Amino acid sequence: MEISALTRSVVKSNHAVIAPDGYINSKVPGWNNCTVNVIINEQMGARLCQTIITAQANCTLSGTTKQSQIFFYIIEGAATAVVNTTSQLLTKGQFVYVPVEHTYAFTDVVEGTQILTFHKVFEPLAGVENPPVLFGDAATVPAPEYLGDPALRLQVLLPDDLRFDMAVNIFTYDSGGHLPMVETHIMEHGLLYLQGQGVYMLDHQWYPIKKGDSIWMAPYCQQWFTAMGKEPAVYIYYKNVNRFPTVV
Ligand code: UGY
Ligand code: MN
Repeated sequence: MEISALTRSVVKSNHAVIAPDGYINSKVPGWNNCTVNVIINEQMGARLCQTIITAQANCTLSGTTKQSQIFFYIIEGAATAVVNTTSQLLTKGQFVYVPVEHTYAFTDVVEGTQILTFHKVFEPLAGVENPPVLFGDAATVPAPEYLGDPALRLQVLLPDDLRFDMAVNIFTYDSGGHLPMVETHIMEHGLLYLQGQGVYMLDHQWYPIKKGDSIWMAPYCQQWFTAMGKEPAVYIYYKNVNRFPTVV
């Protein structure tokens, strides 16, 4: 018998593990006929927002970005994304980046489609143009070895240049692969497991993690991961980049 008083989810001051068993739906204006789970946001001390949208019949999403840019990634299913005048069918693994002050719409969203979003307040950089709308496909993004370890591959989905103040990457670990060190860094992460399982160390606590789980790591939350099981572990994650790190 399952015991409903137990969960793997935890919410701490500098990290959180959110498993789907605790989801409670939110209603978001402009996002219709879907469930929306707000996984990470400023209420927990984060400086990003991460949501997961699950489409019901006749789902449509529309809005205009204001201070925040939005990255949409199709976890499962299909939808047509329209940004300004460009319209593109997006299927599993495909994505669209919507900069600030742009209008977007998703139509023909197949029932059951799941969409991951990362939102960040954009920090303009004097003398550098704002980033453009960008459609992409993870399947066509190169997956080089990470730090010379063939068990680890890192895909960088957004251009790595000063126009962008956020990165979205996909990290693949063969079973037994692990981060080469405990990372201790100022950048923040929001993360969703797309495949497999493993053990994450967050702030010196150990968590079993699997497909469908999300993690928030605040700046300086120490982090390490090893993959387990019979298939590679894959996660997609957000990171703030390319801006002056402090106001001091
Ligand atoms: O980019 C990163 O900081 C990445 N290596 N962190 C992580 O996977 N937890
Ligand atoms: Mn990191």
